[in-house]
Amino acid sequence: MSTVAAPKLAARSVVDLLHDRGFGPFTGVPCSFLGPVITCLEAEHPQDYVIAANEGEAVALAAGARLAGRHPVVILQNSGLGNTVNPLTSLCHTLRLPVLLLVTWRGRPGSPDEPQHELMGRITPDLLTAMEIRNEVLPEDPEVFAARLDEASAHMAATGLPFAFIVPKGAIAPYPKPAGSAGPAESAPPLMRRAEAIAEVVRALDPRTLLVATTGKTARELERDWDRPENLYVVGSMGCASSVALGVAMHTDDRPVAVLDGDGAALMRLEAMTTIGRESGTDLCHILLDNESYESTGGQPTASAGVDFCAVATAVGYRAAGDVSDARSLREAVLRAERDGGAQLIRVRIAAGSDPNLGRPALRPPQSAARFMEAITQ
Ligand SMILES: Cc1ncc(C[n+]2csc(CCOP(=O)(O)OP(=O)(O)O)c2C)c(N)n1
Repeated sequence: MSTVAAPKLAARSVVDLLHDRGFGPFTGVPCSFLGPVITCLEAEHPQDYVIAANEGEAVALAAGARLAGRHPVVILQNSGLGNTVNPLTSLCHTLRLPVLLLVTWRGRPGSPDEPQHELMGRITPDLLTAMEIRNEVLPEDPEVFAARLDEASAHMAATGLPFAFIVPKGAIAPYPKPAGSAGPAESAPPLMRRAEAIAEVVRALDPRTLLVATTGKTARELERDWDRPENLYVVGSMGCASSVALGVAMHTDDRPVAVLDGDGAALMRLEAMTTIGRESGTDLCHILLDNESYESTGGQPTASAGVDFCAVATAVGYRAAGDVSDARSLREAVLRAERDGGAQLIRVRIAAGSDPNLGRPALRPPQSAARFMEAITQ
C-alpha cells in the first residue's frame, strides 16, 4: 500500500503559518516535495528567501541569521542532510543556535523511490535523532501544523537546539509557477535544451571517451538517448560528478574523460573546480550545462546567473574555459577541448525545459558502475 499523503497543505499556508510565528528568513536547496514552498517564497517574499548552494551552507547562513536575532528556516531534501551534519552538530549544537528544518522524506520505507534515496530514506528520522534534533512528520492538517509549530518554537527556545519537520511525498500541494520564472531570458536564436546539448556533446566526443553525468535529468536524458557502457550516471551525491570524473581521469591512461555537470550541482561543490584546476595536466573536459535553474526539482532558480564560471575556471588553473550557447560552437569547443587536453571548461548556456515524460533509469546503479569499470579496461 502506498504511504503517499493526499496534498493537504497549501504552500502559502505553510509559509504564512511560519511567518505568523516569527519564522524567517528561509534558505536552502530545493527538493520537488518542497518546491512549491520555495516557489511561493520567491513569488511572494523574495526578500526572505536566500538561494543557498548546498545544505550545509544553508544551515550556516541560518545560524548567522539566528545570531542576528532571526528565527531561520532551512529547506532541504534528505539527500542533503549529509551536507548538514557538520554545521548542525558542531555549529548549531555547539553554539546553541536553533534553526527549524523542513527536510523532505525521499525513500520513505514503503513508498517506492529511486535507489539513491533508499538508505537515507531509511535512516532520516534516526539520523536527526542521533544529532539530538527532535523531529516529527509534517502534519497534514494546517491547524495541527500550527499547534506543532508552537511546540517546536517552545522546544527551540527552551533548549537552543534545532527542530525538524519531515515532509513526505505529496504533503504540500503544487503552487502555480509564475510565468517565465526559470531559466535564462528568451534569446534569439533560442537556446538549446539540455537534451539537444547532450546530443551535440556525445556526437562530438571521441567514441572512447568516458562520460560521467551529474544527478537529475542530465543523467536520465543521457541514459535514455545515448546509453553506452562508457557512461557513468551519478544518480545521487549531487555536485560530486566532476570530482568522480577527475578521479577516473587521474587513474586511466590514454583515455579521454568528460563530465556533464549542472549549474546547481557545480555550485553545490564549487570547490571541486579548484582541484581540477590544480590537476590541470589531467585530461578532463568539464561541460557545464547552465539553465540557471534546478530544473530537475521543478525549475527553482540557482545563483548561476551571477556567476562567471569561466573566470572561476581560469582563476583556479584550468587550461582553458569558454562560454558557448549554440550547437555549432558547442561541437567546436568539445573537439578543441579533446584535442588540446588538460582541464578544460565549456560552459553551455541552455534553456530550461525537458520532456515531461522523461523516465527513470532502467539500469540499477551497481550494474551501471560495474559496466563502466569494465569499459575502462577495454
Ligand atoms: C545533496 C542534494 N541536494 C538536493 C538534491 C535534489 N536535487 C536533485 S537534482 C537537483 C537539481 C540539480 O540542478 P542542476 O545541477 O542545475 O541540474 P538541472 O536539474 O538544472 O539539469 C536537486 C536540487 C539532491 N539530489 N542532492
